[in-house]
Amino acid sequence: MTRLRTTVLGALAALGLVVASAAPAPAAAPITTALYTADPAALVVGDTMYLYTGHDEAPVGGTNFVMRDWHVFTSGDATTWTDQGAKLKIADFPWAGADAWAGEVEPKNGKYYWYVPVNGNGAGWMDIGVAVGDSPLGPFRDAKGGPLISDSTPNSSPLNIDPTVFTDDDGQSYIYWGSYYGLRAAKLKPDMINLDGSVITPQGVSNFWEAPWMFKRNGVYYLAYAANDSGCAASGYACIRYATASSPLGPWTHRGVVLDQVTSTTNHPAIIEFKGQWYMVYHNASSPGGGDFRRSVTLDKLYWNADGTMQKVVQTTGPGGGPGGPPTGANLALTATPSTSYVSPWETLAAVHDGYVPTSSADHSHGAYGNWDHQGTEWLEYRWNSAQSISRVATYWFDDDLGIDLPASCEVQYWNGSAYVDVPGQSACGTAANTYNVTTFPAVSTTRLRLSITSKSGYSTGVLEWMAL
Ligand code: FUB
Repeated sequence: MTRLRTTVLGALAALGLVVASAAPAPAAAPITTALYTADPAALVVGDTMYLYTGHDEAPVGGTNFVMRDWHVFTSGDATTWTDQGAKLKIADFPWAGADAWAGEVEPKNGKYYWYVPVNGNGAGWMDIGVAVGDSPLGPFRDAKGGPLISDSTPNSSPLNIDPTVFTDDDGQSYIYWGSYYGLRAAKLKPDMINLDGSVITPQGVSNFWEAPWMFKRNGVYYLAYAANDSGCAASGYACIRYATASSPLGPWTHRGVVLDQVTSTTNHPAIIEFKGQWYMVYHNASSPGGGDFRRSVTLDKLYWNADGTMQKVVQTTGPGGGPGGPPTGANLALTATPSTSYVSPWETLAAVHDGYVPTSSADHSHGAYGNWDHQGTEWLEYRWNSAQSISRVATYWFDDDLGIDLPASCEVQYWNGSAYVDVPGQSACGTAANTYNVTTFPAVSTTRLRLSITSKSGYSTGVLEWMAL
């Protein structure tokens, strides 16, 4: 695994500099664009919401997590966030060596206990450690001198990560954790640094993958978690499901999906009430330069139904999740019927007109059109029931860095009543990655529009979004 540091951002963090949003951010803007953050845990103390996040430092194109510390962000309005710096790091656990993954802070006994998964230097891979501090901002120190949970813990998870700690009204605290479909739970002793009794395998938590988050509302226990079944997410991605129970260790009843898949493959929830409003805090890959290992924490409002179930969170997507946002104007593609000369059976033609804003040419999280293993010239076509006046198209190309590459060239064509012809006077048909390529032309009135795409030698082509305006 690479250990490269994102130089400027890393230097800022190391210096503990405060990074604040210059102006109130729009809903669901990332809490910061000064560094990549992931795996949020939320805590409210007084008038302040605290977000404890991981810190993604993978380089562009990195293929694995590079995570060495955790940051704390604070806000008084859940909109403007201040980075209080890296308040906990791997080096604070002398027995650990890497992988500062998803943690959570729990207040108890006038102290703040920060439970974190780390790669211990002993046998196995991930362990769960615990740090303690006297305030929500620390300073935090290793509370135990070794793992609280490891592979040698009887009945531990196949991957001991992602702790969530919950304290009930009677003062009893519980820890839930796990990944690789292995959810586990145990009571904590009053000292908060030892398990009390045996580890159980909670029942009824359907499709659990990882990232549990536990809380209580109106006497009902809620467990939200990442699931990656095909019923809610594309292959390799995750959604957030949740279950409820009438006692803290279950049994649980699955209640559905509360957050659809996001633009990163991983998905991680924190659900909390702050100043009378509930929030879903999560991460995605939608910040400029973002990716599966360069994630950004964001949040959206969460609403309840009268029966205590949660409404699915509406993810606010900003214009242009990556460089080059979509052009403004009515996108006539949304009402068109698409067809093509060829689409690979596993790809999704309909993806080209679903209005999704890709974060990069590799972002096929909402499906993609691809014509592998065809080469040469293929076409996409839109048809409408009545003639449309069209003067621009915008094409966001798909490039999977495998058999599908950016095209060699393209052309916009329209049906003139008896044949397809090139749209006269069109500007260059761009083939750039990670952006909307806009082609303009004197308006044509037509019921059919085509994008003729010619591949590079040895490659096929693909499209994530094709707009007609
Ligand atoms: O960030 C590393 C791991 O990815 C977390 O522990 C998981 O929850 C997933 O987000």
